[in-house]
Amino acid sequence: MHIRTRPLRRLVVGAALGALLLAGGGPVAAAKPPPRPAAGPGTNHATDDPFTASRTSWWRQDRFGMFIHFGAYANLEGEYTRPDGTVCRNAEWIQRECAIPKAEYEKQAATFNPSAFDAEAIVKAAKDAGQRYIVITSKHHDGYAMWPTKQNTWNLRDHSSFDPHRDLLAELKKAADAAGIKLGFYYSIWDWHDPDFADPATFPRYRKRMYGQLKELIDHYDPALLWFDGEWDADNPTNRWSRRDGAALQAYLHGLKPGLIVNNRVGKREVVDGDFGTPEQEIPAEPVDGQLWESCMTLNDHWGFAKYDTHWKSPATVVHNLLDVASRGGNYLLNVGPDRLGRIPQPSVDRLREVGRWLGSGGRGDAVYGAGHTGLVADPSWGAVSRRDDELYAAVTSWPGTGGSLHLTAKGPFEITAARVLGSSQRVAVTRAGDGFDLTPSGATPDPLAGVIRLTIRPPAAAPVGEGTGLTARSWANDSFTGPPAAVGVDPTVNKSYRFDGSPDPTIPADHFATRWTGTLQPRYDETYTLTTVSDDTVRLWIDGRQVIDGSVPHGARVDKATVALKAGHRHRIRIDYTERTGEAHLKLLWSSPGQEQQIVPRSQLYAD
Ligand code: FHN
Repeated sequence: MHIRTRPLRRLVVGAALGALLLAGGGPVAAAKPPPRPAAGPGTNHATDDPFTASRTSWWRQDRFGMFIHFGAYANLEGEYTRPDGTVCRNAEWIQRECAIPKAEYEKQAATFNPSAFDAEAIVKAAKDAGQRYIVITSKHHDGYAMWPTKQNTWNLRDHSSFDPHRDLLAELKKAADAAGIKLGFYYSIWDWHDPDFADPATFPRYRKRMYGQLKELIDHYDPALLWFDGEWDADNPTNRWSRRDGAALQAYLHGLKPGLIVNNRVGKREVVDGDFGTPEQEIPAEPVDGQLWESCMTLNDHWGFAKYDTHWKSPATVVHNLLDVASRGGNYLLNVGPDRLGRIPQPSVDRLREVGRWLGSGGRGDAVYGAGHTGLVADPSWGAVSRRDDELYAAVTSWPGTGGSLHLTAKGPFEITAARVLGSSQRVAVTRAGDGFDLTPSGATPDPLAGVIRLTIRPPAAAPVGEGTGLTARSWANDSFTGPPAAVGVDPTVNKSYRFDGSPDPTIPADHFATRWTGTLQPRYDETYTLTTVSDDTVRLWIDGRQVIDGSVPHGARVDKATVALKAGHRHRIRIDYTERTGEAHLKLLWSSPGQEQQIVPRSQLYAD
């Protein structure tokens, strides 16, 4: 909280307030800090650290979700025969890629009747797969809403052959709640059907309807998560969605539901957009800097149903992907595309069930659920290693031959005190070897998909949790640190998303301001730390008087990193100079180390001057 330092006005207000309090004769209550504005100067839209917040806890624990692409396009089953007799193939993009005239697409949608959609069966398929949350398309690019929206008649209730007494999303919500599965909705910003979408003059009318639909989804189905898509610039129809639109929508949604989780496609897929990044059909090679992330993938080669696509991923591929994702601190959102009647294809169900068998046997799920990245070891060639409290899970996708061993390269100081092959009684010899350990199992892999060796470790020695209260923050109503600061206070963390309208203090305009944080930073481990800034427009970082990050050339949202050897419990001097010129404004300070997962540097480890 910043305390304003305008002597005259402050003294006068203070005196008046003091007189009022004393006049009552009762105890003088400490004046409560002014409520944080919801927009405008003085607003910080960052309300928590997604890496550690209770709001995102279920998502970070669950790790594995089911994506469902289902809409009017499924009615065509991935194939369209053109008037000239040629056959065009696509799934959820079929209207556009096969140039189906709007009237014809509407005509086929009128016959859409997913009468066999069985929410309980779908939720069971997810649970049997070990998928702990579901994200279903509420509206894809074709603009067809899968719920009875009041914003138009282009939806499953008003434009289909489906039972008008049924509400497919309500059925899924009920089944998911009953099964303890979180439900989220995919929503495409890009809308091929709405006549107001493409023209800048009418786009505000579309945007109003879009806000109306999103409010319907939140009010009627209480989703845990909104998965936006179709935010990118497109020229036909032109997509007018801007960064300002994304910032405004994110603020609007969190006003409607503060606990909501939103992906980065609410904006423009930048590190400052939403709560998590969304790599698609790929897995990042290492943990992502500055933001949570979730890899989404198809189970075959199509998101929507395509009757001819039998190119299914094997259960082994899915398990190996899941283990890679978890070991790098990410989530895995794996897709199914129900057919025209609403049924998940049996080959999908069969493969997912095998994945669930693997996760549910021998305690192997502990390598995924609630597990995450560890910097204590290098990524091995024979599989992946995730960490969950004081246990490492060596997931082995290439099990050694008889007598063979697996080498684990250590990148931090830890001991292995026990080792066990999950789901097997075989022994595992652990020996110090070179730059780490050799693990030598006595038998064959316990499971053809992958074996998991649980290593109980003695982690690096940690200094006690600090007693810090944050860093001294001085802010100026100029971007050159000129003259006396306009606001001085203590910021508990450096976690600022001012976006386009916010600033450090109500007296400081949203553009051309600066903040200098000073104090000390107290690590808990004797380790080489990675200090990460997420900044827009400029940032400079000093540790113990040495500049370690120079982001002084104005830039858009960007990650900068520095590695610094720090001493457990020692209070290292820190200074951060941050400026905002115009446009968006963000500044976050995160850290990680072999013993510390990535997070916003917590208040307890920061000390004011
Ligand atoms: O165009 C869409 C596509 O149809 C699908 O929904 C994927 C899933 O994330 N997202 C877009 C492509 O990036």
